[in-house]
Parts: sequence; C-alpha cells; structure tokens
Amino acid sequence: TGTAKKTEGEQPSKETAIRVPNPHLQKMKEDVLYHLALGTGTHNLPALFGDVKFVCTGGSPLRMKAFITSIAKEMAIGSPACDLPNICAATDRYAMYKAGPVLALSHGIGMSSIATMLHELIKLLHHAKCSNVIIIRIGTSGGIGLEPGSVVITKQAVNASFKPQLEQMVLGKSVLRNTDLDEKLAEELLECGKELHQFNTVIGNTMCTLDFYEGQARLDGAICSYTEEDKMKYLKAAHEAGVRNIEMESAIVAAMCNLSGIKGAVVCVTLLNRLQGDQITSSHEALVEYEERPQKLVGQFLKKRLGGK
Ligand code: R2B
Ligand code: URA
Repeated sequence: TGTAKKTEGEQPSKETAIRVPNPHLQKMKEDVLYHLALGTGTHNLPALFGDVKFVCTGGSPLRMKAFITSIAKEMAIGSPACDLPNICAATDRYAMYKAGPVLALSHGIGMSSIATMLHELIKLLHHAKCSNVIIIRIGTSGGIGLEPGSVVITKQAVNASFKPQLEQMVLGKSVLRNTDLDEKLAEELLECGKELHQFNTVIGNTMCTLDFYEGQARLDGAICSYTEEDKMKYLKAAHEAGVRNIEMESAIVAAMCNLSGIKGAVVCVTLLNRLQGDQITSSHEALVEYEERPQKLVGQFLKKRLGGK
C-alpha cells in the first residue's frame, strides 16, 4: 500500500518532506501529541503512520468513520467484517481512522479546534517521516447564490473583509498569513466532481469566520446588531468578491498547509443559499445526502490517485 499511481503526463514527483518551521522541536527529547493521545515516547509513529499520503478531515467523528469505512471498502483494504478502530480512542477530543495510505480525522468546529488538531497532525506526519502528503478538509458550509447541495472547492480562504489572509496573534502582535490553496489540486478535485455527474461542483473563494451567527451575517443568533438590509448588502458584496460559500476552518487549513509545505484543499457542500435565508431547514435525509457529496468527490479523487479496484 501507499504507492500513489502516477497520472498520465505527470512528472515523477519529488519527495516533499513535511516542514515543521519550529527550531525548538528538535531539542525536545519526547513529543506528547496531547489532543490525539499519541506521542513519540509511547508510539512508534513511523511504523504506524509512515505510509500516510492523504489526510481527510471533517468536523464530525461519525462522518469521518463513515468516510473511512467507504474508502476501505472501495480500496479493498482491511476486512469488510471488521470495524476500523479509532486510533485516538484514549481521548474524546478528536477521532482518527486509517485505511492504508488514507488517514481520516475529525476536527471539531472552528479555527481554534482545527488549528490545535493540525499542529499535532503535522508534527505526527513529521515524526512519522511522511512525504508528499495531501490534506483535504471535507465539510459543510452556507452557499452564496448557489443551489443548495452544490459543492465548492476553495481557491482562496478569505477573511470577513474578503482578503486572502489569516490574522494570527503571536506574542500579542498581529501576523498575517497567506491563505491560497493549491490551484492544481483544486482543478483536479473539480474534475472529479464533474466526472461523478451527481451534483454541481464549482471552484470559488470561501469566507472563513469565527462563528456561525454574527460572523456569517445571520439574523437568527442570540445577538444581532444589524438589519436585514445590512445583511443582504454584506452577502452580496461577498459574492461580488468571489465568495461562494462560508464556513469556519478553511483559513487555518490553507495557512498551516502553506507553512508546512503540504498541499491542501477544502471541499465543502453548501447546505443552504444564504441569499434565501439563515436557518437550515432541509430534512434530515436531504442533509445526510448533502454531507456525503464531498466524501464522494474525494472518494473519486482517491480512487484515481491510488488506482482502486
Ligand atoms: C461548517 O459547519 C460547521 C458549523 O455548523 C463548521 O464547522 C463549519 O465550518
Ligand atoms: N456551516 C457554516 O459554517 N455555515 C453554514 O451556513 C452552514 C454550515
């Protein structure tokens, strides 16, 4: 397992190691990956994770389990009768599953939750000596001007002022980080969406916010200090700036992948069209089917990259 098939016309890929731009790490005798319940002193990380090439991450632990189960089946990895174990079972912060070169793990809600997970994941991949790793977030979002159920592949993650930047506070000072995502990977994922012929797939900018309500111009939170007119003006300005969906983690995925030399992508289904409303009122069945769309798209991508049966 673990050897990615080359697609036609592609140059033989150079081995790209994981970059950890932190000089203090090499001085540490042991590294405890606290929120993953793993560590260099307690686990043989190269043996457990050395073959990982693809990491798929989504908010919910159950969705990640469903995803890895279908990938394992598709790739004929493991025994169909046997449940894949949660590698992070010693903590309930995040859940992690592995099928051959594919790792699936949950990230919770919001930038602080996914950032904490990604710090530990990136160190894990580094300690395991992984190379040429791709990280893909598969998630949900609110669409702007798209038919609900459309899938958006992020070109740039933008902030609330529609700028492709993430502001990280470091020692009390504001540091701006780039939030472009890998363009070639986004195009390849778009192709996978189109090949499936099951739903609308587009590339667009994704606005990443700190919360689901005021940050996303909703009128239905516990607190709201603007009018419906202000809201519509803002969402239309976002659309004008190329924003096609809104969620809460893309900027961290982009910034942290850029800094660690990892190719990253964000693939999110839109649960509603925010120009039509704020509440998510679709039936449970419809939402379950929508949530499966990014999984299907990335499943198609993995099948092509790994050469499924
Ligand atoms: C999309 O959905 C979640 C909020 O409902 C959040 O994690 C996100 O980015
Ligand atoms: N996730 C979000 O962050 N916003 C939405 O509107 C839907 C899902």
